Amino acid sequence: MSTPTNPNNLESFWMPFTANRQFKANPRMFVGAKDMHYTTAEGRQVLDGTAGLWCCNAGHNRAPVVEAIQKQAGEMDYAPAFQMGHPKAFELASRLAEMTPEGMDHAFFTNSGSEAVDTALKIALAYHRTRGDGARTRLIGRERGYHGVGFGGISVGGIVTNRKFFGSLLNGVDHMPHTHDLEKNAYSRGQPEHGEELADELERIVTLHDASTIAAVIVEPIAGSTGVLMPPKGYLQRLREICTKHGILLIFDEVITGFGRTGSAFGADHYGVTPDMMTLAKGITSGTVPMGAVMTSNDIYDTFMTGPENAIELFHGYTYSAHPLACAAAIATLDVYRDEDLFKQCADIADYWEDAVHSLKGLPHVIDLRNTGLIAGIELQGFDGEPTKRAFDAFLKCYEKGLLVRTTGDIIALSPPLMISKAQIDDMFGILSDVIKNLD
Ligand code: PXG
Repeated sequence: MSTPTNPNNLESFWMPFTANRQFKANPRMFVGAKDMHYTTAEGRQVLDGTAGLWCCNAGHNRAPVVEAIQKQAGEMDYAPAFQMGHPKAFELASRLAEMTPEGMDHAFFTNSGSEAVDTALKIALAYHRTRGDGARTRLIGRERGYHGVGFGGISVGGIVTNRKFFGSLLNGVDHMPHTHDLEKNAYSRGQPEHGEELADELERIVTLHDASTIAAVIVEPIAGSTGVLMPPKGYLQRLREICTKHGILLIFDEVITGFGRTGSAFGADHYGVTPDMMTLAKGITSGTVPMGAVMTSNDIYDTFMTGPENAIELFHGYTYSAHPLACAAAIATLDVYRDEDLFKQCADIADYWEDAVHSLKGLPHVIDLRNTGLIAGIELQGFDGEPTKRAFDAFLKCYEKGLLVRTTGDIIALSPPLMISKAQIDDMFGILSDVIKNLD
């Protein structure tokens, strides 16, 4: 192997979900992170308005998490996950079972949200088949849903650019309509008033296909990647009722709503609706080591535990399921959440955050503001014929002024680490307001 002659060459890395040529012409590099800030290659501090990509909920480089990872790396790098175990995997699963809603006491580990989604969909199919109900093969997602980038996830997902390049996807998938309604719900604080009846579209789909062919419904309690869409009041409850009535499993994709983001441990707690499975990732390790998980109901787990005791119950898993470094990082992260009461801290500061978000009302181009917990969506009117450009300009200008935001379409999404202070919220919205006022 030869040493790269030019380590600064940006060509080789094919960057994900990025305009590669645009980026490489004008790169933005982070080289350090601590608590609420990143350090850029030029030595500037940038306030993290997005917890990385919705993942660093505990803040960056927190000492107990760093130490736990270092210690684990020195103790045991890897242990096989098939037919072998290590104690931290069991400890973490028990901790998650304690945190998640009652009756969801089993964790299947993956390495990402995408893998968690594909795993949950596979468990749903195998569950029905194991019960002798193998005709239940249809999977129902939602328009504008984001469930990662595996074939399962993009099939049930509802973002056209993530789907249209990739062939025919899974068959037997249907979609409910999304819940975004600017006309009726613009500037909602928390849950919008209108749209509960959109859950009845699931009844229409059941009527079309018959319940006996439908395995599961998957939704994000709050649709994040698609631009921060809050569930209308009553909507998730209604979905739960319809699923229960027809024997359809309800999966909440809690990859971004999990671990305190809403001010509750999970979206399920926040909205008082318990699904049959939850997909988790991101905040599970506060972004420090890749990890995902599927939490399942006891009914689902018990259904699989009925065959001969020497038979493998589920033919599924990853080399790195419950990787020791990820388990160590996750346990230490859960300790930080508990010891610092970070979910409550999020709940306590949520009103202040809400007022700050809605203070942008009336600024040029702003057509909607929405919020829950430490989440916000700022929807801008896009340029005619050039969607995404105005929000991307805002992203670049914020970055220049020392604030990291995310954009999707013409929507700015905010999701800072849960340790954010009121003064930092003021700084954030000061910069945003300045930037938005000066957009073309
Ligand atoms: N489900 C949901 C709800 C997600 O938000 C995934 C699954 C996939 O997770 P992995 O770990 O495979 O990426 C996600 C990921 C953004 C953004 O800016 C959101 C995600 C990823 C990257 C960017 O909104 N969500």
